[in-house]
Amino acid sequence: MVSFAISNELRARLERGGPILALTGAGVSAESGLATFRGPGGMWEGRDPMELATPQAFAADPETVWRFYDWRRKQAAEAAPNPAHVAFAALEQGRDSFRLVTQNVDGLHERAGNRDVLRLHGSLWRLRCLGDCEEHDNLELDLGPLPPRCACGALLRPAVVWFGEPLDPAVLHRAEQFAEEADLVIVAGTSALVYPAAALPEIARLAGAYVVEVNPETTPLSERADVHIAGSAGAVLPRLVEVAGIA
Ligand code: BJW
Repeated sequence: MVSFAISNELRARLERGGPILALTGAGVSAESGLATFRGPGGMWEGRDPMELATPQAFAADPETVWRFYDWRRKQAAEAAPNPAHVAFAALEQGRDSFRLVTQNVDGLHERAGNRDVLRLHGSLWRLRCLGDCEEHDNLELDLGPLPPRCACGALLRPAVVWFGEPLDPAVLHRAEQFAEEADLVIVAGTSALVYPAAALPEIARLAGAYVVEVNPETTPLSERADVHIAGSAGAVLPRLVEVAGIA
């Protein structure tokens, strides 16, 4: 049982029904057993992300990159949403003006029940053809020999956003709009290092939002947020939902 104080301002903003924006990162899925990217025990410990998460890495060695993503798909399929995911789903169901923006590609927010998830960095469960075919959903756990190919013969890649690639402009624009409209921003489980996602809390703060960070560790955001709650998302989020008056 984690104990943390809820400031009067945070309580007031949770209770008053204004627009809430949640920005989530890999730490929110940590309690589902999925490794985060950075730090001790992270997926990138001892690995160079530039050899796995760039279009150049894929062009040079699609099989190695696909082995990484194939493993990630299998891990994600075996994982189940945790109390933090369930809490975000309850916020969406209990509030008209709740918006969820995630950097996660694992699909656990959707599996917890969130219907309107803005995915900044794409999805492990969508594939994109390097030819001209449409991007499509794919939930299969056996993709056959790696790297998989489209029916047209071209290589398929995971529809995720790698370093140096632009985010979908429409998705980013919506996220920035949510940030400007938000009364309260809950930033959970992200190292707040990767842009443009990391700029969203600052956009919101400058537009008048109250920013609360939920992370057992400090990040570059911690000093600028109004409150840093040093706890795990799975322990803190259910309590915030309770304070918001959502059963
Ligand atoms: C818990 C917990 C628990 C643990 N509870 N918490 C401005 C300044 C500097 C650089 C840039 C800039 N603008 C752009 C850049 C370059 C670059 C960038 O940001 N680099 C920085 C790293 C320096 N950005 C880009 O390249 C982006 N593209 C772009 O800007 O394009 C511009 C362009 C325009 C026009 C034409 C061309 C280009 C794209 C970024 C894409 C990021 N992609 C990845 C991989 C996705 C696919 C995959 O999943 O493999 O996204 S990288 C990786 O990092 C992944 C994540 O979504 C992202 C963020 O990581 P996250 O979620 O924060 O995880 P961690 O591991 O870092 O942190 C976990 C946290 O959880 C920790 O803090 C823990 O303490 C905490 N925690 N347990 C709560 N129980």
